[in-house]
Amino acid sequence: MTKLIVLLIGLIIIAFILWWFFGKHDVTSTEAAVTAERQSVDITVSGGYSPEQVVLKQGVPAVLNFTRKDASTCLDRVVFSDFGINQELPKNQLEAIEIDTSKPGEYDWACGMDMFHGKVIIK
Ligand SMILES: [Cu+2]
Repeated sequence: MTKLIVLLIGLIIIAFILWWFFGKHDVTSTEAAVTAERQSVDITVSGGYSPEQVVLKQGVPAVLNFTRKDASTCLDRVVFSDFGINQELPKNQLEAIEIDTSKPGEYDWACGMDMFHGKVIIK
């Protein structure tokens, strides 16, 4: 009796394996809902950058909104060398800078003289 049960279980397992590898499977597939998703971070420029580190989600269009409150000309430009961005920051005026989030990594930004620094982390 035990042998018969073992044999039966063996046959069921073999049938399952055959079905698993050769049978037709219905795959439930759901398409991702694509919305006009965006991400943005406000950065205040005053004696440095606040925040000085920004984490962005990969693949979602991103905008960094810089507002310079500092009168010093040191911070009147912001440079993202990895993205080829060198943007003027007029005082008390919001400057939106679009960031390419297609590649994950860490990207530094700096003032025009490379004295103050910030970092974008895309992951
Ligand atoms: Cu500077």
